[in-house]
Amino acid sequence: ESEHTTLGVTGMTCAACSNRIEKVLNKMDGVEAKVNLTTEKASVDYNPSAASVDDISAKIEKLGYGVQTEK
Ligand code: 9UX
Repeated sequence: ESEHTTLGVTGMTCAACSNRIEKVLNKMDGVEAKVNLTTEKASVDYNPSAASVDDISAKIEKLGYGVQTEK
């Protein structure tokens, strides 16, 4: 069963930024992500038994971007 979340991502200034984040997230087990540069959002489907929102946020932050979780 997969869960969905939308994360706000700050600090992306060119398409390579969003592509880079997308590639890293999609390498995570159980994660499928689309990152939109213009809207500054990451749309993420994930298997909660394989990855958590915290894990996903940590990956994005490690790349040097800011993350805002959905309330
Ligand atoms: Mo574009 Mo993003 O040159 O870190 S890849 S700004």
